[in-house]
Amino acid sequence: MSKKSVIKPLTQRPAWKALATHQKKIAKLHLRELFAANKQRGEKLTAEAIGLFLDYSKNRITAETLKLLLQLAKESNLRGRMDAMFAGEKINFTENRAVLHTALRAPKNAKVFVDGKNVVPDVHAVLDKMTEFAKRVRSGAWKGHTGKRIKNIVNIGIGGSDLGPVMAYEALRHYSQRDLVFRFVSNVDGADFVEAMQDLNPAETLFVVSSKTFTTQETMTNAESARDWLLRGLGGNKKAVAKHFVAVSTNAEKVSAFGIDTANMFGFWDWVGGRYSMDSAIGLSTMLAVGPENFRALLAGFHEMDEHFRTAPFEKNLPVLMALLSVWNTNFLGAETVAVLPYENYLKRFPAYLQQLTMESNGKSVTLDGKKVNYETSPIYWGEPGTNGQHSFYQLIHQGTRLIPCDFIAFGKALTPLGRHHDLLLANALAQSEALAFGKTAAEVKAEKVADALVPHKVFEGNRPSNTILADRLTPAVLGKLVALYEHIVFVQGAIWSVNPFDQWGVELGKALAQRIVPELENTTLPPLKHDSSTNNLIRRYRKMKSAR
Ligand code: G6Q
Repeated sequence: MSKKSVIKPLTQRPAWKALATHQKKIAKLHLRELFAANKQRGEKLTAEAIGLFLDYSKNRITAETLKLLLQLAKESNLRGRMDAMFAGEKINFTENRAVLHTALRAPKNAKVFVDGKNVVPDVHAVLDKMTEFAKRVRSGAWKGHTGKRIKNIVNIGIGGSDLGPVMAYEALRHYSQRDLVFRFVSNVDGADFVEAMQDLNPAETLFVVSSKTFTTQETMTNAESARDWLLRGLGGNKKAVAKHFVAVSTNAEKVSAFGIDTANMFGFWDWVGGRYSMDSAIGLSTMLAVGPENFRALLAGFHEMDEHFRTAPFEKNLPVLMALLSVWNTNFLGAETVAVLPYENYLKRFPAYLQQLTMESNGKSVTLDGKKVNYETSPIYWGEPGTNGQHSFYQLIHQGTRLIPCDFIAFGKALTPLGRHHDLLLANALAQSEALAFGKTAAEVKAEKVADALVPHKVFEGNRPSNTILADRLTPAVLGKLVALYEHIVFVQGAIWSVNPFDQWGVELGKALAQRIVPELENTTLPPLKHDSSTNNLIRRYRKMKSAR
C-alpha cells in the first residue's frame, strides 16, 4: 500500500464500471428467483476453510457478480497489498509504520522483518514473560502487598486497549479460572471506576494498566484513581503499588514515572495498531483469565486464518469473499450498515469490538493519494446477539425501508448444553436468514385467510442479503479465527476503497479541543471564552450547574 499507487482510481477500474452496469441488469432479480434457477445454489455458494463454513448464497449475486468482484480485487492490486503488509512494509504511511499484527501470532521459528530486524523473537520473549506472570497470579504465587493472593484483576484501558480484552474475556469466559474476578474500566466517567471497585478488596486486587502510549487521558485518570484507591485501602505505603500494578505499554519511561516497576511491564511495538492489539500483551488480562495454553490456542487460531488469507485462492478465501460481498452491498446495492448477529451469547461483545475494528479502520474519506473519495467507504457495523435482537430491531431489517446485510454467526455445539436450548437457538438463526431472503408474498399471506386490510402489513418482501458463518464450537482457536477473519475483511475493503485502514486521525480533533476546554470548566475564574456561541454558552451553563446547590 505504497503512497503512490499505480492502480487506477476506484471508479475508473474496468471491473468497477462493469459491476455498475451488471447491477442494473440484475437489480430486479429476487433471491427467490436466484434459488429457483439453481437448485444447488445453497451448496455451491459456500466456502469452507480452517473449520469455518461460510454460506454466502443468500446474497444478491450471480456467478457474474462474483467474477467481476474477484476481478475488482485483482485490479485493486489486492495481492500486492497483502504481500506488502505481511512483509512488514510501512503501509501505514501516514504514521510511517509497518502493520504487523500478523507477526504477533507467528510461530517461534517464523521470521518477520521490520527495518531489517526479525521481530518474532521479541514477540515470543514477551509471550514467555506473560506466561510466567500469568502462572504466578493464577496459582496464587504472586502475592499482594499484605501477603494475600490476588483474586481480582482490573484492566484499565480504553479503545483498542479495552474492547479486545473485554470481548475476549466475555467470549472465553467458559474457559476462565472461576475463582478470579475480572473487571474492565475504560470510561473517564467516574461511575465506571466506582462501580467496578464497589465490592473489591484492595489487598486482593491487581490492576493491569493497558496503554500503548501511557498518556491517554481516560486511562491515566483511571489509573491515578486506582492508585489512590489502593493506597487508601492499604494504609498509604507507596511500595504497595509494585505488587498491585502492572503495565502493558510501549512507553517504559512513563510507566516508571507512574511508579510501576518496569520489570512488571509487558511491551509491544509501534507496528501493532491499538484495534489490532488484543493478541499482543494487551491480551494479558485474557491470558490471566483463560491461562497461557488457551491464550496460545487463540493465537494459533489467528495464525491459521492469516495463513488461509495469505495462501487461499481469492475465490475460496473467506476474508476476500466476505469483503467483496460487503463492497457489493455497500457500493452497488446502497446498504449503509452491516448487522453482525452472533447466535452465541458468549460473543455478546463481538459486535461492539467490530465497531472499532471496522469503522475506525475504514471510516475514511480520502484515498491513499489524499483525494476525496467519490464512493462510500466503511458501512456502519453494529449488532447484538440472537435471539435478543429478534425481539428488538429485527423488525426494521425484515420490513423497514433500508437494506441491512447481516452476518449470522452460529455454532454446532453449545459450550454449556442445556436441554433444548441450543436447537432452539439454531432454529432461530436459520429461520431468520431464511425469512430475510425469501420473505412472504401477498399471495402467501392471503392464502392464510388474512383480512384484506392487513395483507400489506403482513407481507415480507424478502431479498435481504445475509452470510451465515458456522463453526463447531466457540473455542479460543475459533475466536482467533473469527477476529482475524474480520481483520482481513477490513484490510481487503481498505485495498478496494484505496484508503489507509491503519491510521485514525479522525479521533484527534475532539481530543485536542477537550484539552482546551478542561481549564475552562475547572478554573475558579472563567477564562475568556473564544469558542463559537453555542460552545461558550454550554460551558457557562455547565459551570453554573456544577456550582449550584
Ligand atoms: C486504536 C486506537 C485507539 C487506542 C486508544 C488507547 O486503534 O489507536 O482506540 O487504542 O486510544 O490508546 P492507548 O493504548 O495508547 O492508551
